[in-house]
Amino acid sequence: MSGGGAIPAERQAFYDRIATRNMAPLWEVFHSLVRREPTPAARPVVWHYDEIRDDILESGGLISAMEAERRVLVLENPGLAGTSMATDTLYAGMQLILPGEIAPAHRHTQSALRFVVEGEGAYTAVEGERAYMAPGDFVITPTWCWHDHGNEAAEPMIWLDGLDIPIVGLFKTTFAEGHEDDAQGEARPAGDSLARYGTGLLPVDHEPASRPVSPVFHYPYARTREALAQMARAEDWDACHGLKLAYVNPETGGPAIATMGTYMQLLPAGFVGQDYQATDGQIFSVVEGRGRTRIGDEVLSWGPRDTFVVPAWARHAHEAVDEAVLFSFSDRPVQRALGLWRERRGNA
Ligand code: 1HN
Repeated sequence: MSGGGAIPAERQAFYDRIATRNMAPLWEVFHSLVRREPTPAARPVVWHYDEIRDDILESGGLISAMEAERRVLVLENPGLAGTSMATDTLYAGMQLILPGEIAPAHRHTQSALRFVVEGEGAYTAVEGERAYMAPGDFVITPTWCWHDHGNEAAEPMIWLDGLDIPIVGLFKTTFAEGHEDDAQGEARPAGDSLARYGTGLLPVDHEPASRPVSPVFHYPYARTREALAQMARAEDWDACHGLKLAYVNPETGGPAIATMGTYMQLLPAGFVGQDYQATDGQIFSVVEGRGRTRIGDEVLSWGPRDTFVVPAWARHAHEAVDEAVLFSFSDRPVQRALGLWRERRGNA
Protein backbone atom coordinates (compact mmCIF):
# COMPACT_ATOMS: atom_id res chain seq x y z
CA MET A 1 0.00 0.00 0.00
CA SER A 2 1.29 3.40 -0.91
CA GLY A 3 1.27 6.20 1.63
CA GLY A 4 1.34 8.75 -1.19
CA GLY A 5 4.33 10.88 -2.08
CA ALA A 6 6.90 10.35 -4.77
CA ILE A 7 7.05 6.94 -6.38
CA PRO A 8 10.63 5.50 -6.40
CA ALA A 9 12.09 5.31 -9.89
CA GLU A 10 12.39 1.53 -9.85
CA ARG A 11 8.69 1.10 -9.06
CA GLN A 12 7.64 3.70 -11.61
CA ALA A 13 9.65 1.90 -14.28
CA PHE A 14 7.86 -1.32 -13.32
CA TYR A 15 4.44 0.39 -13.47
CA ASP A 16 5.27 1.81 -16.90
CA ARG A 17 6.35 -1.59 -18.14
CA ILE A 18 3.26 -3.49 -16.93
CA ALA A 19 1.00 -0.71 -18.27
CA THR A 20 1.99 -1.81 -21.76
CA ARG A 21 0.35 -5.16 -20.90
CA ASN A 22 -2.81 -3.46 -19.51
CA MET A 23 -1.93 -4.02 -15.88
CA ALA A 24 -1.54 -1.66 -12.93
CA PRO A 25 -0.58 -1.97 -9.23
CA LEU A 26 -3.60 -2.21 -6.98
CA TRP A 27 -1.64 -0.88 -3.97
CA GLU A 28 -1.42 2.59 -5.54
CA VAL A 29 -5.23 2.91 -5.69
CA PHE A 30 -6.46 0.54 -2.99
CA HIS A 31 -7.66 3.17 -0.52
CA SER A 32 -9.45 5.21 -3.14
CA LEU A 33 -11.30 2.06 -4.28
CA VAL A 34 -12.18 0.70 -0.84
CA ARG A 35 -13.33 3.61 1.34
CA ARG A 36 -14.17 3.37 5.04
CA GLU A 37 -17.41 5.30 4.42
CA PRO A 38 -19.41 6.55 1.43
CA THR A 39 -17.94 9.59 -0.33
CA PRO A 40 -20.73 10.85 -2.62
CA ALA A 41 -19.93 13.66 -5.02
CA ALA A 42 -23.45 15.12 -4.64
CA ARG A 43 -23.79 18.13 -2.35
CA PRO A 44 -26.77 19.36 -0.33
CA VAL A 45 -28.74 21.69 -2.61
CA VAL A 46 -32.19 23.27 -2.73
CA TRP A 47 -34.10 24.65 -5.73
CA HIS A 48 -36.59 27.20 -4.41
CA TYR A 49 -39.65 27.08 -6.64
CA ASP A 50 -40.14 30.88 -6.51
CA GLU A 51 -36.68 31.28 -8.02
CA ILE A 52 -36.97 28.72 -10.83
CA ARG A 53 -40.63 28.91 -11.85
CA ASP A 54 -40.10 31.83 -14.27
CA ASP A 55 -37.22 29.99 -15.97
CA ILE A 56 -39.35 26.88 -16.40
CA LEU A 57 -42.19 28.92 -17.94
CA GLU A 58 -39.74 30.87 -20.13
CA SER A 59 -38.52 27.59 -21.65
CA GLY A 60 -42.08 27.20 -22.94
CA GLY A 61 -41.57 30.16 -25.26
CA LEU A 62 -38.25 28.86 -26.59
CA ILE A 63 -39.09 25.32 -27.65
CA SER A 64 -42.24 23.21 -27.97
CA ALA A 65 -42.72 19.93 -26.10
CA MET A 66 -42.86 18.23 -29.51
CA GLU A 67 -39.56 19.67 -30.73
CA ALA A 68 -37.80 19.07 -27.41
CA GLU A 69 -39.42 15.58 -27.09
CA ARG A 70 -39.42 16.38 -23.37
CA ARG A 71 -39.18 20.05 -22.33
CA VAL A 72 -37.29 19.73 -19.08
CA LEU A 73 -34.89 21.84 -17.05
CA VAL A 74 -32.47 19.38 -15.49
CA LEU A 75 -31.84 19.81 -11.75
CA GLU A 76 -28.10 19.26 -11.78
CA ASN A 77 -26.28 18.86 -8.51
CA PRO A 78 -23.38 21.37 -8.25
CA GLY A 79 -21.17 18.52 -7.01
CA LEU A 80 -21.94 16.57 -10.21
CA ALA A 81 -21.50 19.35 -12.79
CA GLY A 82 -21.59 18.08 -16.36
CA THR A 83 -23.32 14.78 -15.49
CA SER A 84 -27.00 15.95 -15.57
CA MET A 85 -27.53 14.14 -12.25
CA ALA A 86 -29.14 15.27 -8.99
CA THR A 87 -27.55 12.60 -6.82
CA ASP A 88 -24.75 10.15 -7.55
CA THR A 89 -27.29 7.58 -8.73
CA LEU A 90 -30.43 9.47 -9.79
CA TYR A 91 -31.59 12.08 -12.27
CA ALA A 92 -34.17 14.82 -11.57
CA GLY A 93 -35.70 17.55 -13.71
CA MET A 94 -38.65 19.93 -13.97
CA GLN A 95 -40.89 19.21 -16.94
CA LEU A 96 -43.31 21.77 -18.44
CA ILE A 97 -46.29 20.91 -20.61
CA LEU A 98 -48.40 23.79 -21.92
CA PRO A 99 -52.12 23.73 -22.76
CA GLY A 100 -52.67 22.02 -26.11
CA GLU A 101 -49.25 20.36 -26.20
CA ILE A 102 -48.31 16.71 -26.39
CA ALA A 103 -44.98 15.09 -25.60
CA PRO A 104 -44.72 12.17 -28.04
CA ALA A 105 -44.89 8.51 -27.07
CA HIS A 106 -41.66 6.64 -26.44
CA ARG A 107 -40.27 3.97 -24.16
CA HIS A 108 -36.91 3.24 -22.59
CA THR A 109 -35.37 0.88 -20.10
CA GLN A 110 -34.95 3.68 -17.56
CA SER A 111 -37.88 3.85 -15.15
CA ALA A 112 -39.36 7.29 -14.50
CA LEU A 113 -41.53 8.91 -11.88
CA ARG A 114 -43.56 12.11 -12.12
CA PHE A 115 -44.44 14.15 -9.08
CA VAL A 116 -46.86 16.99 -9.90
CA VAL A 117 -45.79 20.37 -8.59
CA GLU A 118 -48.17 22.78 -10.35
CA GLY A 119 -51.25 22.62 -12.58
CA GLU A 120 -54.20 20.32 -12.94
CA GLY A 121 -55.77 18.28 -15.72
CA ALA A 122 -52.80 17.30 -17.88
CA TYR A 123 -52.23 13.59 -18.33
CA THR A 124 -49.55 10.96 -18.72
CA ALA A 125 -50.59 7.88 -20.68
CA VAL A 126 -48.85 4.63 -19.69
CA GLU A 127 -49.34 1.56 -21.87
CA GLY A 128 -52.48 3.09 -23.35
CA GLU A 129 -54.14 4.35 -20.16
CA ARG A 130 -54.29 8.01 -19.22
CA ALA A 131 -53.77 9.36 -15.72
CA TYR A 132 -55.16 12.87 -15.31
CA MET A 133 -53.01 14.54 -12.72
CA ALA A 134 -53.23 17.13 -9.93
CA PRO A 135 -50.61 18.60 -7.55
CA GLY A 136 -49.06 16.00 -5.24
CA ASP A 137 -50.03 13.13 -7.55
CA PHE A 138 -47.38 10.51 -8.14
CA VAL A 139 -47.25 8.66 -11.47
CA ILE A 140 -44.84 5.95 -12.57
CA THR A 141 -43.65 4.91 -16.01
CA PRO A 142 -41.89 1.61 -15.30
CA THR A 143 -39.09 0.21 -17.40
CA TRP A 144 -39.95 -0.34 -21.09
CA CYS A 145 -43.54 0.96 -20.78
CA TRP A 146 -44.83 3.25 -23.55
CA HIS A 147 -45.61 6.74 -22.28
CA ASP A 148 -46.69 10.10 -23.65
CA HIS A 149 -47.95 13.27 -22.03
CA GLY A 150 -50.67 15.73 -23.02
CA ASN A 151 -52.30 18.84 -21.64
CA GLU A 152 -55.94 19.41 -22.56
CA ALA A 153 -56.46 21.80 -19.63
CA ALA A 154 -56.27 25.61 -19.65
CA GLU A 155 -53.15 25.96 -17.45
CA PRO A 156 -49.54 24.85 -17.73
CA MET A 157 -48.50 21.79 -15.77
CA ILE A 158 -45.08 21.40 -14.16
CA TRP A 159 -43.87 18.20 -12.57
CA LEU A 160 -40.70 16.78 -11.07
CA ASP A 161 -39.27 13.90 -13.09
CA GLY A 162 -37.08 11.29 -11.43
CA LEU A 163 -35.20 8.66 -13.43
CA ASP A 164 -32.76 5.85 -12.62
CA ILE A 165 -30.45 6.85 -15.49
CA PRO A 166 -27.10 6.19 -13.74
CA ILE A 167 -28.29 2.80 -12.48
CA VAL A 168 -29.34 1.63 -15.94
CA GLY A 169 -26.14 3.21 -17.25
CA LEU A 170 -23.96 1.26 -14.81
CA PHE A 171 -25.12 -2.01 -16.38
CA LYS A 172 -25.03 -0.62 -19.94
CA THR A 173 -28.65 -1.75 -20.35
CA THR A 174 -30.01 1.35 -22.08
CA PHE A 175 -32.55 0.76 -24.85
CA ALA A 176 -35.01 3.37 -26.17
CA GLU A 177 -37.43 3.75 -29.06
CA GLY A 178 -40.05 6.17 -30.33
CA HIS A 179 -43.64 5.09 -31.00
CA GLU A 180 -44.86 5.19 -34.60
CA ASP A 181 -47.66 7.53 -33.48
CA ASP A 182 -47.14 10.67 -31.42
CA ALA A 183 -49.85 9.58 -28.99
CA GLN A 184 -50.65 5.98 -28.07
CA GLY A 185 -54.17 4.76 -28.71
CA GLU A 186 -56.34 4.41 -25.63
CA ALA A 187 -56.30 0.78 -24.54
CA ARG A 188 -58.28 1.26 -21.31
CA PRO A 189 -60.38 4.09 -19.84
CA ALA A 190 -58.67 6.54 -17.46
CA GLY A 191 -58.78 5.28 -13.88
CA ASP A 192 -59.10 1.60 -14.82
CA SER A 193 -55.84 0.43 -13.21
CA LEU A 194 -56.46 2.30 -9.99
CA ALA A 195 -59.93 0.73 -9.71
CA ARG A 196 -58.69 -2.78 -10.45
CA TYR A 197 -55.49 -2.85 -8.45
CA GLY A 198 -55.34 0.21 -6.21
CA THR A 199 -58.03 -0.15 -3.57
CA GLY A 200 -56.75 -3.11 -1.54
CA LEU A 201 -58.44 -5.53 -3.94
CA LEU A 202 -57.13 -7.48 -6.94
CA PRO A 203 -59.07 -9.23 -9.72
CA VAL A 204 -59.80 -12.75 -8.44
CA ASP A 205 -57.68 -14.62 -10.98
CA HIS A 206 -54.91 -12.04 -11.13
CA GLU A 207 -51.42 -13.41 -11.75
CA PRO A 208 -48.46 -11.17 -10.89
CA ALA A 209 -46.51 -9.82 -13.87
CA SER A 210 -43.29 -11.61 -14.80
CA ARG A 211 -41.37 -8.37 -14.28
CA PRO A 212 -41.64 -6.28 -11.10
CA VAL A 213 -43.84 -3.60 -12.69
CA SER A 214 -46.67 -2.21 -10.57
CA PRO A 215 -50.13 -2.54 -12.18
CA VAL A 216 -51.02 0.73 -10.40
CA PHE A 217 -49.22 3.64 -12.01
CA HIS A 218 -51.16 6.60 -10.58
CA TYR A 219 -51.17 7.33 -6.86
CA PRO A 220 -53.43 10.40 -6.40
CA TYR A 221 -52.45 12.86 -3.67
CA ALA A 222 -55.95 13.03 -2.19
CA ARG A 223 -55.71 9.39 -1.11
CA THR A 224 -52.16 9.66 0.19
CA ARG A 225 -52.97 12.81 2.15
CA GLU A 226 -56.06 11.23 3.65
CA ALA A 227 -54.02 8.22 4.80
CA LEU A 228 -51.47 10.48 6.49
CA ALA A 229 -54.17 12.63 8.12
CA GLN A 230 -55.90 9.56 9.50
CA MET A 231 -52.64 7.99 10.74
CA ALA A 232 -51.61 11.26 12.41
CA ARG A 233 -54.46 10.88 14.87
CA ALA A 234 -52.57 8.05 16.57
CA GLU A 235 -49.72 10.48 17.43
CA ASP A 236 -47.25 7.69 16.74
CA TRP A 237 -44.41 9.80 15.34
CA ASP A 238 -41.03 8.41 14.37
CA ALA A 239 -38.23 10.51 15.90
CA CYS A 240 -36.48 10.96 12.53
CA HIS A 241 -39.22 10.65 9.91
CA GLY A 242 -42.47 11.75 11.54
CA LEU A 243 -44.91 9.50 9.66
CA LYS A 244 -43.41 8.04 6.52
CA LEU A 245 -45.12 5.79 3.99
CA ALA A 246 -43.59 4.02 0.99
CA TYR A 247 -45.48 3.69 -2.30
CA VAL A 248 -45.85 -0.01 -3.12
CA ASN A 249 -46.64 -2.38 -5.93
CA PRO A 250 -49.87 -4.05 -4.70
CA GLU A 251 -48.90 -7.35 -6.35
CA THR A 252 -45.75 -7.78 -4.33
CA GLY A 253 -45.76 -5.30 -1.46
CA GLY A 254 -42.40 -4.25 -2.91
CA PRO A 255 -41.55 -0.81 -4.24
CA ALA A 256 -43.86 0.82 -6.79
CA ILE A 257 -40.82 1.17 -9.06
CA ALA A 258 -38.24 -1.62 -8.87
CA THR A 259 -35.23 0.70 -8.89
CA MET A 260 -36.51 3.77 -7.04
CA GLY A 261 -38.00 3.94 -3.56
CA THR A 262 -40.73 6.57 -3.33
CA TYR A 263 -42.06 7.96 -0.10
CA MET A 264 -44.47 10.49 1.40
CA GLN A 265 -44.04 11.74 4.94
CA LEU A 266 -45.89 13.99 7.34
CA LEU A 267 -44.08 16.10 9.93
CA PRO A 268 -46.26 17.70 12.60
CA ALA A 269 -46.00 21.48 13.19
CA GLY A 270 -42.98 22.20 15.39
CA PHE A 271 -41.34 18.81 14.65
CA VAL A 272 -37.63 18.72 15.49
CA GLY A 273 -36.29 15.49 14.03
CA GLN A 274 -33.36 13.46 15.30
CA ASP A 275 -30.19 12.99 13.28
CA TYR A 276 -30.38 10.32 10.59
CA GLN A 277 -28.08 8.87 7.96
CA ALA A 278 -28.77 6.34 5.22
CA THR A 279 -26.72 5.10 2.30
CA ASP A 280 -29.38 6.19 -0.20
CA GLY A 281 -29.06 9.78 -1.40
CA GLN A 282 -32.52 11.36 -1.43
CA ILE A 283 -34.38 13.92 -3.52
CA PHE A 284 -37.25 15.66 -1.71
CA SER A 285 -40.19 17.64 -3.11
CA VAL A 286 -42.10 19.73 -0.58
CA VAL A 287 -45.86 19.47 -0.93
CA GLU A 288 -47.07 21.41 2.11
CA GLY A 289 -45.56 23.45 4.92
CA ARG A 290 -42.32 25.23 5.68
CA GLY A 291 -39.30 23.98 7.50
CA ARG A 292 -35.61 23.30 7.23
CA THR A 293 -33.27 20.36 6.97
CA ARG A 294 -29.85 20.46 8.58
CA ILE A 295 -27.37 18.45 6.51
CA GLY A 296 -23.93 18.31 8.09
CA ASP A 297 -22.96 21.97 8.59
CA GLU A 298 -25.54 23.31 6.15
CA VAL A 299 -29.16 24.29 6.72
CA LEU A 300 -31.55 24.19 3.77
CA SER A 301 -34.80 26.11 4.29
CA TRP A 302 -37.78 24.91 2.30
CA GLY A 303 -41.39 25.66 1.53
CA PRO A 304 -44.09 24.37 -0.81
CA ARG A 305 -42.91 23.15 -4.25
CA ASP A 306 -39.20 23.38 -3.39
CA THR A 307 -36.90 20.49 -4.31
CA PHE A 308 -33.84 19.54 -2.24
CA VAL A 309 -31.15 16.88 -2.10
CA VAL A 310 -29.73 15.01 0.88
CA PRO A 311 -26.59 13.19 -0.35
CA ALA A 312 -25.89 9.56 0.52
CA TRP A 313 -24.79 8.99 4.12
CA ALA A 314 -25.04 12.70 4.98
CA ARG A 315 -26.12 13.20 8.59
CA HIS A 316 -29.32 15.21 8.51
CA ALA A 317 -32.40 16.18 10.53
CA HIS A 318 -35.71 17.73 9.47
CA GLU A 319 -37.53 20.51 11.30
CA ALA A 320 -41.05 21.60 10.42
CA VAL A 321 -42.41 25.05 11.24
CA ASP A 322 -45.92 24.25 9.98
CA GLU A 323 -47.35 20.79 9.46
CA ALA A 324 -45.32 19.63 6.47
CA VAL A 325 -45.70 16.96 3.80
CA LEU A 326 -42.60 15.79 1.92
CA PHE A 327 -42.39 13.50 -1.09
CA SER A 328 -39.01 11.84 -1.65
CA PHE A 329 -37.28 9.26 -3.79
CA SER A 330 -34.00 7.37 -3.71
CA ASP A 331 -32.28 4.21 -4.94
CA ARG A 332 -33.00 2.33 -1.71
CA PRO A 333 -34.69 -0.72 -3.36
CA VAL A 334 -31.57 -1.40 -5.43
CA GLN A 335 -29.31 -1.13 -2.40
CA ARG A 336 -31.59 -3.36 -0.35
CA ALA A 337 -31.81 -6.01 -3.06
CA LEU A 338 -28.02 -6.18 -3.08
CA GLY A 339 -27.62 -6.18 0.71
CA LEU A 340 -25.90 -2.78 0.67
CA TRP A 341 -28.38 -0.46 2.39
CA ARG A 342 -27.49 0.89 5.84
CA GLU A 343 -29.00 3.48 8.12
CA ARG A 344 -27.86 5.11 11.36
CA ARG A 345 -29.91 7.04 13.89
CA GLY A 346 -28.44 9.69 16.16
CA ASN A 347 -24.68 9.86 16.66
CA ALA A 348 -24.18 6.14 17.36
C1 1HN B 1 -38.06 11.06 -20.31
O1 1HN B 1 -38.42 10.06 -21.13
C2 1HN B 1 -39.04 11.87 -19.73
O2 1HN B 1 -40.84 10.63 -20.63
C3 1HN B 1 -38.66 12.88 -18.88
O3 1HN B 1 -41.29 12.49 -19.68
C4 1HN B 1 -37.35 13.12 -18.58
C5 1HN B 1 -35.02 12.57 -18.87
C6 1HN B 1 -34.05 11.81 -19.42
C7 1HN B 1 -34.37 10.77 -20.27
C8 1HN B 1 -35.70 10.49 -20.57
C9 1HN B 1 -40.49 11.63 -20.04
C10 1HN B 1 -36.36 12.34 -19.15
C11 1HN B 1 -36.70 11.29 -20.01
